[in-house]
Amino acid sequence: MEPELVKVMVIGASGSGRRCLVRRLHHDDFIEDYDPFQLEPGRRAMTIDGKNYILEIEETYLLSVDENDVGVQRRYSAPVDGYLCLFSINSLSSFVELKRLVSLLEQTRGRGLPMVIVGTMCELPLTERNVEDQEVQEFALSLHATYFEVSAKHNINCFEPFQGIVKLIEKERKMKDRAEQDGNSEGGSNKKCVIC
Ligand SMILES: Nc1nc2c(ncn2[C@@H]2O[C@H](COP(=O)(O)OP(=O)(O)OP(=O)(O)O)[C@@H](O)[C@H]2O)c(=O)[nH]1
Ligand SMILES: [Mg+2]
Repeated sequence: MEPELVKVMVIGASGSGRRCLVRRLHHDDFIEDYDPFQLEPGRRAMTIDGKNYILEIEETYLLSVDENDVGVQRRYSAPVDGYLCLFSINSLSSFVELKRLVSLLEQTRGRGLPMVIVGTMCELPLTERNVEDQEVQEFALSLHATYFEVSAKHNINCFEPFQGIVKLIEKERKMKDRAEQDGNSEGGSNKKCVIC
């Protein structure tokens, strides 16, 4: 069977670890000082629960500087299937910024978008944690999102958020298909009644 295309956007404040996480997925390495002009491949094949997917991954800050900019608005409204929403566990400002980005995204695309929340740099010691776990859990719950902690540096849990978002998207697609089928069959029986 043909693999299914899934479009995922990795969002988060500057320095939240987007690039390193995506790089870990593609190359399984960690480069401290990478070339900022080197682009990561956009696509990656993945098999989840026996089904083949092609993940199209874009990582962006979503350029939140000017929300009225047409180019920025276009990015917010891009037809993406799901979002990986990053903050780094040692930066409260990255968490605050993530909340703002998600809120802007919801204003543009509506609520209920498939999202996974990702706390990066989780190998850092407890003393460097600056974001309350409970706050993150509450945020994730409010979005019906799963929460993962990852470390691209120590290669902890880096595959799981991607797997998680694909599973969420798959679930959403199945629900839509079922709703459409139900709609069609209801439509069919109504039609029958009209004819009768
Ligand atoms: N300790 C630690 N540092 C990390 C980890 N992941 C990324 N970093 C570092 O955090 C910094 C930002 O990581 P990037 O992946 O470049 O973050 P980004 O979100 O793409 O940032 P910008 O492109 O600058 O907006 C870099 O110095 C990385 O080396 C991690 O898992 N642990
Ligand atoms: Mg980057």
